[in-house]
Parts: sequence; structure tokens; C-alpha cells
Amino acid sequence: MTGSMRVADAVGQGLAKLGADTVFGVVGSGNFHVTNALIAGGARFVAARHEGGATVMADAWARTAGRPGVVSVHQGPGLTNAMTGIAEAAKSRTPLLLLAAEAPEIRSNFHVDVAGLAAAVGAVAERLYSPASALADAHRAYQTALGRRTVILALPLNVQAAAFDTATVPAAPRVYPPAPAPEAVTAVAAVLRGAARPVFIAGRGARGQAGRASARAELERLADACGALLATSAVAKGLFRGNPWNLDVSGGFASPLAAELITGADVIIGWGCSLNMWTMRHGKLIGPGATLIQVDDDPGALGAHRPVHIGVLGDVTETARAVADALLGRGEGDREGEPRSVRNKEDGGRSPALRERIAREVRWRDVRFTDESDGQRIDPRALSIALDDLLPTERTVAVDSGNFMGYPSMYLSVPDEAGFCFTQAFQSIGLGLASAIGAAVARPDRLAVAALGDGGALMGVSELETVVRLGIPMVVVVYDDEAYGAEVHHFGPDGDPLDTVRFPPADIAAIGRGFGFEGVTVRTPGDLGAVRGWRDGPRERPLLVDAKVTSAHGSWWLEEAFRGH
Ligand SMILES: Cc1ncc(C[n+]2csc(CCOP(=O)(O)OP(=O)(O)O)c2C)c(N)n1
Repeated sequence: MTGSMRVADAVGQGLAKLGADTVFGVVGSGNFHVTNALIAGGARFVAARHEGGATVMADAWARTAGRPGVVSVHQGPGLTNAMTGIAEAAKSRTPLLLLAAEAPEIRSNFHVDVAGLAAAVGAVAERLYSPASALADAHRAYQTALGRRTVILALPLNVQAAAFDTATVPAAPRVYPPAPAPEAVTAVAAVLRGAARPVFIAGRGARGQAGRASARAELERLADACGALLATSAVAKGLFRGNPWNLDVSGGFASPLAAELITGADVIIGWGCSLNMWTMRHGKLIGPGATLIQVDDDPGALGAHRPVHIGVLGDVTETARAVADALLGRGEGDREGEPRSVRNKEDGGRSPALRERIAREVRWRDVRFTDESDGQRIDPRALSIALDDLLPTERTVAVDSGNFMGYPSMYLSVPDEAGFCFTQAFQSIGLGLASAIGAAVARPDRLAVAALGDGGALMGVSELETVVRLGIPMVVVVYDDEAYGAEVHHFGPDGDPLDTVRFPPADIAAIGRGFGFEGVTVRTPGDLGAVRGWRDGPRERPLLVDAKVTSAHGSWWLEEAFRGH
């Protein structure tokens, strides 16, 4: 560029000014200048090796950092490579802005219908319409992403290359979270006043996001006021960590005690939680006669997965605060001297005996099982418990999809909800490694642990180089059953041939070493000494653990999940 500024430069620098300080991507000719402009504007650029990886990294970064993620891709194949990650982000309502160069000439070999691709996976299509509107277009796209949308911003090559005339762009408006209707607050308070065993299930909408803190404090205050037990959907695992009434995850991953207590609830409130078939085990976790309440800031979410008795349109934090104020008989600005429970906590849901039982039994690792390790292969439950003990507790756990996925999700504890990254809304395998990288970039203070199956690990393998290049001291654990275990256990019982879903042994530790990891193969608990050695050493290289796991039968959660297919 000589002399005047291009639109690409103005857009990149403008986005950096708006807050795009970390950008993931793969650079080609069409996004070269805009990416450099972001960097010139102060952003950090993280190069991935595949656009799918870049998009998932940005998604995981956004979930972990609680701010919009930004991705930059080349026109055409750069965008189509990113589509699986975009679908995951859109289904998860991740605030994500994908800058997609676009070849506007319909005969260009790079041309694709960007708006059509966006619509196909539930993303929002935006565009730089002209040089004059470009900066306003980019700001609008960023604002839309901030409202928990996944946005593809098409950057036509001709518009990017045009000269930019300085234009003023209005400052972003301050947006306030929606408050619930007073009648809804009264109705929920009335139900909770009469509840004997209420249970709260907090979902994605209760996590910290778009620059706001999580709803934990307000939900706990309300739960204390009405004696509720606390659980989360899988994506919000860790939200109530440390609370004595925390049941951890509801759904397929729920421990027997958690499932028992949720099923015994007379009132269940989903807070920013869809109460879908995963979280409610196809409705089996809802006891007969239980009153169901759902609180969400998206009217389309209310009652979408199952009928609810009361649907409250409102922000989770605002609604919890308003209902607690109603229960505690307090008005605005009058919150001194709390907490004061409206109920005797010895009643109903919260008794000292129950508190003790939760402390003793609610964790999966406290549930007895028969260790099936046989000297050649390690039981994935024993492996996960050993890793939970070995790895530092300040960690971020990212989990790929597959039969194995319940083991790390339930046996590895996490410090809070930002410490768990579950990119599973699209149920794609191969996203786990990139998720761990994005989360690690957002939280370099925590040890990133990527838990993968061998299928997902090999699908996303190119990003092993990214881990090494970025110098992330990550632990990649491969639950290696030498198969697409989910399919083996799905179809095996029917006697179908399984050759298409089984593979010969692969030395994944050696593959890791080839990329620059320290690689160890684990067949017995004794082999985990190498993990201890790595933990206690300088951690100069990331660690890949190829755990050859037993796979005589499917996991408990998978058997449950198959009922949904
Ligand atoms: C992109 C994609 N392709 C295929 C599938 C279907 N699928 C679901 S689980 C699975 C097997 C995963 O194998 P692995 O990662 O080794 O984990 P395991 O099930 O063996 O524990 C497959 C192929 C999918 N979910 N996503």
C-alpha cells in the first residue's frame, strides 16, 4: 500500500480498536492485509494449521475469556474448511466473528455463496457492502457477535482493496441485559416458596460471557434463600465448584447420587439451560409431578426442548437477583445483612445428612467400579482418576467427542466453569485439540489438558504443530482404543461387521514426538510415572499420553445417548 489507506487496513485496525485483541486464522492472499492491520492495531495473531482448527480455537478462546473470538480466513476453501467449527460455534451461541475474504466475481474459482453457507449452519451473514460503509459494517458485525452470535463477515476483495475515505462510525451503544417481567418474578417466587426439594440446573447462559461475570453469586444467593440444590449442564461444569450443595453435571454424566437427587426434585429450574435430552436424560431425570421452570434471554429457547410450566424471558443474573429479592422481601439497594433464608434449611432439600452424603458420594471417583485394567490396557476410569490426582488442579480440560468423552468429563475436576471447554453442540469429533489450544491461549496460567479419542486425535492432528510452535505446556491424553469406539459399541451388539470402524494399532506417542511433543505410551498405572516426571520437570515440551485403554463395553453415558438416536 502506498499513500492512502485501504479498506482492509481500516477494517482490521477498527476491529482491533473495538476489542479484537486475539485473532486466530490461516492467512492467504485475501485476508493477508486485514490480518496484518489487526496486528498493527495491537492484536495478537495465532496461526493455526487448518481453518477448522483456527475457528475452534477462537470459539474455545471466546468461551474461556468470556469475550468475542475472532477468526481470519482466506476466500473460498478457507471458509469451507472452517464450516464445522462455525456450525459448532453457532449452535453454542458463541460470540464469534469470522472474517472471511470473499471472491465476489461469480466465475472466480474461489467464489462461494458466503451468506448461503452462513445460513446453512445457523450463523449470521454480514458483509462489507461498500468502501463507504465498510467500517460501519464491520462494527455492526462485531456488535452482533457480542450479542452471542456467530457472524461471518464477508470481505469482498474489491471492497478490501478500495481506498478508504475516513468516515465517522458511531460509538457502540451500551446494552443492558433484559430484566424479567415482575409477574414472572412473583410466579417463580411463589413456586419456590412452596418447594420442598428444588434443584437449579445452570447452563451456558449462566456462564460469564461478553464481558459479564457468571451468574454464580446470584444463583447461590437464591438457592440459599429457597434451599435449592445446584447442578449444571455439561457446558457449565465447574460453575458451582466448592459449593456444598453442588451436584456437578446433570444428564448422562450425572453420578448416581446426582441423578437420584435431581429425579427427586419437586421443582427444577433451568437457568440459561435448554433442559434438552442430554441434560435431562430424555426426561428420565424429571420426577413425576415436578414443576419445570426455564429462564432464558432468548424467547425461542423457552420450552423448545420440553414443555415447561413457567417460561421466564430474562437474563439469568437479573432474574435470579429479582426472585431472591422477592423471596427475601427486599427491594433494590437493600441487601445488607444477607443471607437470610426464608426457609428452615433443615427442611426439604438441604439437611446436614444430605450435605454429608453429597460430600461423600457425589463425585464419580467415589463411586465404586471394577477396575478392568489387564496389564496390556488400562481402564479409562482408573486412568482418569490417576490423572486427576497427578495433574495440577489449576487446569483447563477440553474434551473431544466419542465413547471416551465421559471419562475425562466426570473424573477430571476443574477449578470453575472457565476450566471446562466442551465444544460438543455439533457433536463433531476432531475439535478437542483445537479447543484446548484456544482455551490455553485465553488462560495461560492454567495447564491445558486435551482429552481425545484416537479417532478425534488423528482427525485434528495438524494442530499438534501449533501447540509446539506456540510453546504451550499442554497435556494431550489420547484414550486409544484403536477404533471409533462409539460406533463399535453402538453397532457391536447387533452383530454387524465392524471392519469400517476398527483400525490397526497406531503409535500415537511417536506421532506426537514427531511433532515435538514428549510422547509416552501408557498401558499400566505404572507407566504414568512418565507423566509425574513431566509434571515435576521443566515442561519444556508439551506431553502426549497415548493411553491404550480397555474397551470391552461402551461407556454408561453412551448407552444413554444411543436412546436419542
Ligand atoms: C466429524 C465427525 N465424523 C464422524 C462422526 C461420527 N462419530 C461419532 S463418535 C466417532 C468415533 C470417535 O472415535 P474416537 O475419537 O477414537 O473415540 P472413541 O469413540 O473410540 O472413544 C465417530 C466416527 C462425528 N461425530 N463427527
